[in-house]
Amino acid sequence: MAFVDELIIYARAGRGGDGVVRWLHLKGKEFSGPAGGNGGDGGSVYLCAVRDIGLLARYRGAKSFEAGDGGPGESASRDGARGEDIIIDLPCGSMVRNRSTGEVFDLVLEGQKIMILRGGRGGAGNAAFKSSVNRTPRQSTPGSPGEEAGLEIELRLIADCGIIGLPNAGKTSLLNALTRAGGKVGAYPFTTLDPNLGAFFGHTLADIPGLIEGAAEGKGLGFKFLRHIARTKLLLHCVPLDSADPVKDYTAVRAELGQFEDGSLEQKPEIIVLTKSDTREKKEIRQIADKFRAIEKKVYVVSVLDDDSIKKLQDSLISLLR
Ligand SMILES: Nc1nc2c(ncn2[C@@H]2O[C@H](COP(=O)(O)OP(=O)(O)O)[C@@H](O)[C@H]2O)c(=O)[nH]1
Ligand SMILES: [Mg+2]
Repeated sequence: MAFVDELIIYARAGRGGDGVVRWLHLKGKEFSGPAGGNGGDGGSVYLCAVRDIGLLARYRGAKSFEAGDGGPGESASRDGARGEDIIIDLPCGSMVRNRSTGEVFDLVLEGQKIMILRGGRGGAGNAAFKSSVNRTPRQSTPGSPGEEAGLEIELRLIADCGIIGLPNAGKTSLLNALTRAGGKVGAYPFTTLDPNLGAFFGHTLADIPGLIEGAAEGKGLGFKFLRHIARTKLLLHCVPLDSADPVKDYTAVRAELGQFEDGSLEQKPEIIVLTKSDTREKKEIRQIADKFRAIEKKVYVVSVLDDDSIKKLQDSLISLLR
């Protein structure tokens, strides 16, 4: 199933139950007093953050989400039943916009729960209208409707560090080498369109696929994925040494970063990782690395076949993320 990172759903909180008119029936006396209960409140709609970045895909077929309506008031002045709440699980990192009010909610921490649509209040039964001047009130009020809205959900992955680069730059391989995450490695763009997350000494690394896959050719996938980098603290920019022109690859990605939203992605701290060092002569690699050092101070040369190079990168990542 394809990775889904934006979605619109419709949700409705429950209607409050109506208040009712009822009477006490004491022996020999038909209307002994008002006894109509209040309606129960309608159930509310909650959102809850869970750790499952693939979750939105499951909601694609779902049309609407409705909390339960409150029950009508009952006799003997008893309140109607409360409507049942519903909880919609969303992946950590979801930003949710209420289309009716324009409010935006951020679900960041696992387990974080917010009420997004409030259930309607139950109406008042005639027992509630009893007073010293009116001992036989005949009025009751209806329950009020629950809030409802279209909810725009946009997922922004929460990772400390984003691994970026052109297709085949070796991003997934590097993530796997650094974390043993087990992402699929492919020799073609579009093989892995799902973001891979890996745990890294208490931090999270995200391999951002599709960053550029197709963006330059206007295939429209790349740009959308840039949002997943928005919250990272650090970028690992992979440039493959088996490329004909590594510097050009690098600047192409930088250009894409600069075009995103307010340009803030360009300001993020970045480490350049020259990948696949086993595919090129040492001397050539030194020349290429020197060119990059002129652009950026931190340049690492790695190959997934060379454990030492991976270890070195791991060590500096640990201290940088701290
Ligand atoms: N020789 C060599 N090949 C590599 C290395 N890292 C990745 N590759 C290969 O390069 C191709 C693309 O790698 P992948 O990790 O899928 O790149 P991604 O598209 O950036 O995620 C795959 O065929 C990998 O096996 C490396 O260090 N050395
Ligand atoms: Mg990949």
